[in-house]
Amino acid sequence: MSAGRRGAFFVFEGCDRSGKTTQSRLLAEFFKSKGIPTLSMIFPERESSIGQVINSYLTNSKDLPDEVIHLMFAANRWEYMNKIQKELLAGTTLIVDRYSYSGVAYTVAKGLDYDWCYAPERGLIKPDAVFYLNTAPDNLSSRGKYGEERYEKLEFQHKVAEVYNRICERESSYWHEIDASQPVAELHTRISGIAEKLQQQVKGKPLDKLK
Ligand code: NYM
Repeated sequence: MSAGRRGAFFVFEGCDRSGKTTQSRLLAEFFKSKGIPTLSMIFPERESSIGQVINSYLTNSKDLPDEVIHLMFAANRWEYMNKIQKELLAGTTLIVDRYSYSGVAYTVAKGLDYDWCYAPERGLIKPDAVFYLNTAPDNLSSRGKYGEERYEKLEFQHKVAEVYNRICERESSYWHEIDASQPVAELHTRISGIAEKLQQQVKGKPLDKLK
């Protein structure tokens, strides 16, 4: 893949209620306030037909085998890959709330094999940075609306956090572990500082793929 002056690709990851959505919004507002073309996306993208099935699964109105829902989450990313590539190459900076790593973390936490879970993610566009909002899941369960969706159980979130920590070690070259228990404004200052530098640095770099 070649690129002219491309946009940067930022991903937020973390357990449920770790503050990803707030921090994604703040980072998007930060770039927009500087006049940088910016687009926010959330995975799962629940509007597509695959996304609607995922939504039914997450809201407990539909049951599916673990393997099937795993592949649907991955397919949901693949169906937006052309759009992501087009936007980045057109110079738009993308801020994405959850990506392939959520796919791996949540399914490995159910007991499925890591390599099997990662396989359908290979070939997707690789983010320039992942901001991993990490804090003990016990600190998260008191946050609003916790427990409404599938997976929002403390014991399961502990397993998810363990997998995230493994991924964070493996992918340390572009993962930034952020202590999510800090105040919102402090988190934003730290994240926007890293993101602003990277946004400049990656402009002339080609897009990479997950290997
Ligand atoms: N989730 C999300 C997965 O299990 N696999 C995936 O690939 C993705 C993208 O969906 N509990 C799970 C994690 C969350 C849930 O995310 C929906 P959110 O950020 O709560 O809307």
